[in-house]
Amino acid sequence: MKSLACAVSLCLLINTIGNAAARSKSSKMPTQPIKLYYLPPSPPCRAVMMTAKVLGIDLDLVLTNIMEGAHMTPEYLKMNPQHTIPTMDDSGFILWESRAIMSYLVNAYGRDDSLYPKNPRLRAIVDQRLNFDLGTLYVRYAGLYVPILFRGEEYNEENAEKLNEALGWLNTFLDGRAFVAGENLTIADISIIVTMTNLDAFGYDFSEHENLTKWFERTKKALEPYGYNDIDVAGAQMLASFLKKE
Ligand SMILES: N[C@@H](CCC(=O)N[C@@H](CS)C(=O)NCC(=O)O)C(=O)O
Repeated sequence: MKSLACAVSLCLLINTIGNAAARSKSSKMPTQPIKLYYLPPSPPCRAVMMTAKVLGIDLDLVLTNIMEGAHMTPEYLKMNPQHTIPTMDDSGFILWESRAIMSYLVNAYGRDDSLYPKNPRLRAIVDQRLNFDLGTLYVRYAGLYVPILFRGEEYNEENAEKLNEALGWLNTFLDGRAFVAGENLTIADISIIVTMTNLDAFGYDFSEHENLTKWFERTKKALEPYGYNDIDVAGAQMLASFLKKE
């Protein structure tokens, strides 16, 4: 009888530990839905949305049409004086800059650190790639395509050369690596793929960069369960349709 009581209390203890573990996993999830001010074709918005999907976070998406000035209202400027999308509101904690939002989401809600490793050296490589993306790759992509997409200008060979140089560097970073910062998918891959998806949708041929071409296929596959087609390709095609009007 005594041993039965022991067995029952052991079971209860195990159940309690089990429930606590389940709670601690779910307690990592936001208590209120995280708002994301966004527009579907916006590349940095797409990167944040895919990151949230990988983390299993349901976002409360707030359509913010920057073409119609929705980002210039007094309310929006109070929240983000820089008037950019994406902007995140996590129960009153406001953040913009897509890469900062992605890092925050993993730090706050990731079940593990694989998307943004805690190890200082591993994280430093992810940060280097994110900074390369922000300061070089995306800048050179925008240098070539913003004038074409939004100002109706001609394709500029000099700007194309600069973009190609950045793609060459990225190709070299990928020597002997499956993903841009190592053997696992990280937020750096998610940040970088949106630019590559745009280039692909615009018909830009980057096949001379072999590592990059293989990485693109590998990363597309890895992100397919997390909205790659619905979020990233769909957004890139919206931008590509601007291109075709020119
Ligand atoms: N580096 C920023 C770029 C944000 C950005 O420039 N977003 C564009 C849309 S893709 C925007 O908000 N444009 C409107 C504006 O700057 O007023 C990020 O990654 O979040």
